[in-house]
Amino acid sequence: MNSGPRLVEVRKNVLKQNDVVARALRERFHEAGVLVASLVSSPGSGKTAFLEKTLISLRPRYRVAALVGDLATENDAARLARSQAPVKQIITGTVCHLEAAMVQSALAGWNLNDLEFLFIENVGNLVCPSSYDLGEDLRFVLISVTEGEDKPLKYPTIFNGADVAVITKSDLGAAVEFDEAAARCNIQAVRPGMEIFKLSAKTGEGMDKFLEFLEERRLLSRPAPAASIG
Ligand SMILES: Nc1nc2c(ncn2[C@@H]2O[C@H](COP(=O)(O)OP(=O)(O)OP(=O)(O)O)[C@@H](O)[C@H]2O)c(=O)[nH]1
Ligand SMILES: [Mg+2]
Repeated sequence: MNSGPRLVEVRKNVLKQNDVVARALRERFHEAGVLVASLVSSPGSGKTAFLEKTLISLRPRYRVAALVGDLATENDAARLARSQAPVKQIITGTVCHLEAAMVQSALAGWNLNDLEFLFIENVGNLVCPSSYDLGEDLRFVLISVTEGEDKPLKYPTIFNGADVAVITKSDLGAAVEFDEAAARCNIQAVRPGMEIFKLSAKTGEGMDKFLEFLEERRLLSRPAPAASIG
């Protein structure tokens, strides 16, 4: 018996359903005026460390919040909550990625109108998350200097589906003889013209430039309301 076609059909339906929910989420985000950014990468690339630093930096000036997905544990939510921002953990069990419906459920009880930035840390995985739209405005793909410069070539789909690349753990570059030029070249080979940031959540190097970018993007996609006349 050949079960191939039926499996493909089921998978297509799941993705289609995800797109419907993601589209509804995107509309809600736009109406509320919140800029939504997601983070994808392999396990341990530094998503939570980078996001914690980002939340701490933005929080004095902006209303920020975060959702974080993992198969198990609330560890990352506990780390992110140190920033004092509202944070919710999504436990996916056996699922290796976040889906739009999971984001939708996690947002229950939050008033999106109260937020200016919402961050979504996806499950650490360079394959599964690439197929699932979460309704976000921006998707960041992280690659740490310790992973090897060839990751964009080996996992092109996740780099192709992201908007911006972030090279993390720059403070460890020299220790692992990170070839920055090769990494940049591989990212560009997969996604020509992709903007790339290089930073360290540990030392803070490169964070200012990244934060400036975020603020600019927020202004571009959500212009500040015109001052009332008279
Ligand atoms: N030296 C250095 N270590 C870092 C940096 N960012 C993260 N780390 C370390 O890398 C390890 C993994 O960091 P996490 O922030 O947990 O990575 P993650 O991508 O969130 O991991 P998962 O959520 O499990 O996929 C931790 O030991 C961090 O302290 C950095 O900029 N420099
Ligand atoms: Mg994490």
